[in-house]
Amino acid sequence: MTSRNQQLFELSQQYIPGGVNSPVRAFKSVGGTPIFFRRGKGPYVWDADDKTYIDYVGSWGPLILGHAHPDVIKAVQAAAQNGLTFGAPTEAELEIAELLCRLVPSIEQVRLVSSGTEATMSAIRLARGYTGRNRIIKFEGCYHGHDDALLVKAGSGALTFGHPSSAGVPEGTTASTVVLDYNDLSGVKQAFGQFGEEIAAVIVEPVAGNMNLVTPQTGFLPALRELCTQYGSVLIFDEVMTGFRVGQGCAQGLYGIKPDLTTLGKVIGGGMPMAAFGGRRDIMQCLAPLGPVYQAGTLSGNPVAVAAGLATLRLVQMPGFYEKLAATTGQLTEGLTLAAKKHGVIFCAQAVGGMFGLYFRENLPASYTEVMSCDKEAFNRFFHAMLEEGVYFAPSAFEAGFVSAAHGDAEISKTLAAAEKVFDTWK
Ligand code: KE4
Repeated sequence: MTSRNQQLFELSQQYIPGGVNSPVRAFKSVGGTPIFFRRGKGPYVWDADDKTYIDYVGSWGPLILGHAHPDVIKAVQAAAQNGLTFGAPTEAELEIAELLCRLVPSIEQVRLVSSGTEATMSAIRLARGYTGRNRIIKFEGCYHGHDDALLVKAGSGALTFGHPSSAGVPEGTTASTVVLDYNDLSGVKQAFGQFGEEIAAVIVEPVAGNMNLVTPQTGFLPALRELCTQYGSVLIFDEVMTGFRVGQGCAQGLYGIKPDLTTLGKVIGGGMPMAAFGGRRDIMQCLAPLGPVYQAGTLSGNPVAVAAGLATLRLVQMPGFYEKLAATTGQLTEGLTLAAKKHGVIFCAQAVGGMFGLYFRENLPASYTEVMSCDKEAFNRFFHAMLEEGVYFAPSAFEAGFVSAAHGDAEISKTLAAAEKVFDTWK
C-alpha cells in the first residue's frame, strides 16, 4: 500500500523541483522516500502516515528546545497579534541585538538577516569592503550557505583558486576563493605566505558540521587567528550551526578564540527565519547606511522571528542548560558506540555540546578526506533501519546530528534499544 509520504512526494515533484524546498530533504544521499512531517512536539515528530519518530535533526539545528516549546509558541503568538512585520525598527530588535552583544563578547555590533546564507554572504562582502581586498579562504567540506562566492570546490592544486561547485556560478565569482583543507595548518600558512596581503577574509566553521562533524585540531583555530591578525585579514567564524549549540559562548567561547566577525542563525531564530552577522565595531560601521558596504532585507529583524529567538535565548541561559544538553548527547554517542562494538560493527561517534557525528569507520575523522572514507552504504543501511524503528537521524552520512533539551532518558534508551536491535542483525 502506498504510504501517504509516497503519495505526497509523487505529487510535490510536479510542483516543486525534486519535491523539496532544500535538496538534502530529498533523501538522495540515503535513498528512499522523504518523510513529510505533519507535527512535532518536544523530541518527537509525526509523519504524514502518523508514524512517530524521535527527531535527531531538529530542523538542522534550530530546535535546541525541541519542537513547539510552549514558551516559544506563546511568544510567537503574542508578537503575531501585534502585526507580522513593519519594515521599520522595533524595540524587540534592539533587545535581541543587546542580548547577542552581551552573550558573544566578540560581537560589538550586529545586524539581523533572514537566513544563514544572507549572514555569510553579507559578512564576506563586508570583509571585502572593509579591507579593500578580494581574495577569501574557505575550507573543503565547510558549507556556508549558497552564496555564489562560497559554492566552490577545491582547485586542482591546493593553492589554485576555486572552481564553481554549482552550475550558474560564473568562474569569475569563485576565482578569488581559495579552498584549503580543514585542519591543514601548513596549507593555511602556505596560502598566507603566498597571498597574505591580498586576503580579505578567512571563513571557517569553528566546529565543522556540514561534512558530518569534524572538530578543529589543536592549534588550527589559533593559527587562523594569528595569521589573520598578522596580515590584516578578517577572521569570520561561521557559527550559524555552532552558535548557542555547542555552549552559551558558542564555539568561540569553547575554544577561546575571538573572531573579527561571526555569523549566527538556526538557534537564534528558535525555528523562525532569522540569522545575524556581527563583530568588531570598526568593521560593522562600514555597513550602509553609515558606510559604503550595502546590505538590506525587507524582513530583517522580523518581530515574530525575533520573539521566537528571544524566547529561545532566554531559556538556553538557564543554569545547567548546556551541561545537561552535553550529557544527553554524550549518552547517545557513547551508547551507540558501545552497541556497535558489542556486535563487531566498525563505528565511532562523538559529541560537541548538543551536536554529534556518527561515522562508519574505525576512528574519528579529522579531515574532509577522512570523512569521505566513511562507509556511506553502511550509514545508509543504519539510517533506514533506525527510521523503521522510529528514530530519525539526518538523511545523509555527511551531516551532523542534533539533540534538544527535550530529549531525555526515555528517548535515549529507546534509541539505544533500537540500535542494539539493528546492530544485532547487522550483516
Ligand atoms: P541557511 O541559508 O540554510 O539558513 O544557512 C546556511 C548555513 C550557513 N552556515 C552553516 C555553518 C550552515 O550549516 C548552514 C546551513 N546548514 C544546512 C545543514 N547542513 C541547512 C540544511 C539545508 O541546507 O536544508
